[in-house]
Amino acid sequence: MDQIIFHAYPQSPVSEKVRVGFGIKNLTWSSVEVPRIPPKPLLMPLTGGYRRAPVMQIGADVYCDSQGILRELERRFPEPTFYPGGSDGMVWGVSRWTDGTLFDETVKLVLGAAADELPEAFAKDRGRLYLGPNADLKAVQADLAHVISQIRPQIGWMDQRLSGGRKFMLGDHPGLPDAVAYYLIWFIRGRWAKGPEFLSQFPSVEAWEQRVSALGHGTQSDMTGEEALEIAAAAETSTPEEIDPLDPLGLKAGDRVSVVPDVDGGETGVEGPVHLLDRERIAILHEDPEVGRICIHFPRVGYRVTAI
Ligand SMILES: N[C@@H](CCC(=O)N[C@@H](CS)C(=O)NCC(=O)O)C(=O)O
Repeated sequence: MDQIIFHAYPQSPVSEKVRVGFGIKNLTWSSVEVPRIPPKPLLMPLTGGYRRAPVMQIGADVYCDSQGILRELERRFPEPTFYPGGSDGMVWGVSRWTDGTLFDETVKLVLGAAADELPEAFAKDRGRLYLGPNADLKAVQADLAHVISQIRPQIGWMDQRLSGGRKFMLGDHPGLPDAVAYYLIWFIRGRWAKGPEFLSQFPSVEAWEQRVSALGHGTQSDMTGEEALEIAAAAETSTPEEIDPLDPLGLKAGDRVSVVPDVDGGETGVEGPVHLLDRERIAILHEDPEVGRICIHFPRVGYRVTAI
């Protein structure tokens, strides 16, 4: 059974990216709402310490990071494809742009503009996660005009792409570039007071935004964190052991590693023996007293793997 359990919270933009992915593929999924800041006691047994949203669970397999989640959705549910017109491959580069430069600038915009109103604990947590140990939201606020000057041309690129009647980024059918671009427009509109006014200068983006929103999120029902843990405890991983002999790190099955987002976010690495290793993915095994043996998957791009 490929029951999809999605651990996230409604306000999370990166989770919205995957929810759009569910919509494109018209999938049925169970939603477990997790807290917006740690502690996340019902998530940790599944992720071995990875704290970000979203996380997808299918039985005893746990997928961290939206990039890995979308890739796994395509693998398990190939139709309709995220790659209309055979656009696989470099289309992932669009995701690296939006999750990289554009996401970083957008986070600065949203946090900086709201610096005076954010709850203290949230501001402290997100400041450390996204802006480093010396995070200064007031300084970001003072620099907002520059931040906007960085974001504006990048949204202009989207507008240009969509002008002239293109329905979605790749043509008539929605695909990966729509999900990975849309979530930041959704974030800007919903979380920056001046977002709607700012976006009104991009008419093609606004029209496309309506079309992506109309795709919906597939079919969702609610599940508790406890239920999700029970499902994990009753399941075994469905991932076979497989190791790429050409892996640059030269790791073998069973080698113990730590996997952590490759940014200065103050995050803890997830540790365990390597179970699956290929060009795109790494999965490690993790034993937890509550759920037993779990297989935790990460993308390679954006993650640092260290032998321990
Ligand atoms: N590269 C990650 C980024 C995830 C991310 O930064 N998510 C935000 C929420 S949109 C987050 O986890 N914030 C901290 C938290 O929720 O604890 C992905 O693509 O999933």
